[in-house]
Amino acid sequence: MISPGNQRVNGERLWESLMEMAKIGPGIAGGNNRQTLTDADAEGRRLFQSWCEAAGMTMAVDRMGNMFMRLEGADPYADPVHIGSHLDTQPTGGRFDGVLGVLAGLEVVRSIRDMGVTPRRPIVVVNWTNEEGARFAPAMLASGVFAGMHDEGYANSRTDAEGKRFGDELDRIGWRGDQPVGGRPIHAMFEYHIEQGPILEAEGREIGVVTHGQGLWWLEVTLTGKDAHTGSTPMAMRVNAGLGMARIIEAVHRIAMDHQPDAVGAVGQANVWPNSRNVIPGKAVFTIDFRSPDLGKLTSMRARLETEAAQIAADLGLGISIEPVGHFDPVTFDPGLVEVVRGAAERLGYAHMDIVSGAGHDACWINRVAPTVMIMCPCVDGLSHNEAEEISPEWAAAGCDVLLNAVLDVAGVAS
Ligand code: HGY
Ligand code: MN
Ligand code: MN
Repeated sequence: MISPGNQRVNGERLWESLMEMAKIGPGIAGGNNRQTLTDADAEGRRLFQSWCEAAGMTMAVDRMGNMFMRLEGADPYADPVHIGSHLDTQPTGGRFDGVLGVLAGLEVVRSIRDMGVTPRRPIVVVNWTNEEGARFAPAMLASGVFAGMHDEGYANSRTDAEGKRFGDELDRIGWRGDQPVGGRPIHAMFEYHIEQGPILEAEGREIGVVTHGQGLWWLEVTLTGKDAHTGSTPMAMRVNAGLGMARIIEAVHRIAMDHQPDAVGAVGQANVWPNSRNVIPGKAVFTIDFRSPDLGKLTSMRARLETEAAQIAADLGLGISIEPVGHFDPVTFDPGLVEVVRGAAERLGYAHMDIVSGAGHDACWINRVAPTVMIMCPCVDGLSHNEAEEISPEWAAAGCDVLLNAVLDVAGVAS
């Protein structure tokens, strides 16, 4: 019988797995470019599948490509404990965003087998398709379908910058499974993730006990003006979509600052047409990202933006459309599971603190259909969505120790 609450994973094995996975879809600056539904994503999926099957797990894949890797429990009819995150990365992503949570789930199973015990409940490790939303918006697309927030037709119809459809790309890489999306019994879902912010490192804590997650609006703005010569067109005659975009981007920053504390806003994706040095842009398309843990602030920022953007467009004679392309309300994770995570960190002797997730995660959607909680580890300088994203092997292992013990607390140990 194992003694409760102070089991340790094999941190070296976890780190080796992370470094091995990082070789697939390498970036140009030491990180990763393993975007969803690319050949690199398919290769990463196959490697993860092979590791899981070598650890005695069986695979099920649903029609959105979500991978469910199952370790049987003593009670095969008990609702399983799930551990999930994502293997897809940003185009200039790091080696740990998402990947840590999936491979830590595998390490939990590997450690349970090393311990020679059988969990009472089955344990399922999940790779959710298209968490990032970089190639196909919105983010957390497939976990959103699983949670009933989007239908499969919407998801399959999403297109990337080259006009390729999500559904066609999923079929092309051969990862559309036969399982229905959603409706799978989940006793509890854990997601272990790097913080992607500076707080844990600055506070000298190894573990973030995630009590809440920020809400988010992604608003895609299209401005329509008139292509014209940058040299011979008088200033008063210009209908400059690029100028409108610049003024709206500045307004996004100002609106977020007006809603401090606990509000953020930026534009990360922006395109102008025809994007020629000596043509006044007749069209601009860009996506605004507003977030806050406070629903009132989130709503207020969107309302302020829509009013100010309309006025900017009117002042410049531009056509404007604003399309929501991503949204979720602020999230409160399961208080009982939060206590389990806190207790595991406490028993293991790790410095920990409660924290609100600044980034969105698949857990934010799964929390709508099952008790869900997150665990976080620090990252160097809080940097993420950058190829220089870095964590230490010790941080990676500490969070995985907490994950192992919290999962065993909830799954139970049969023998
Ligand atoms: O956008 C997010 O917060 C997540 O990284 N997809
Ligand atoms: Mn992530
Ligand atoms: Mn991310």
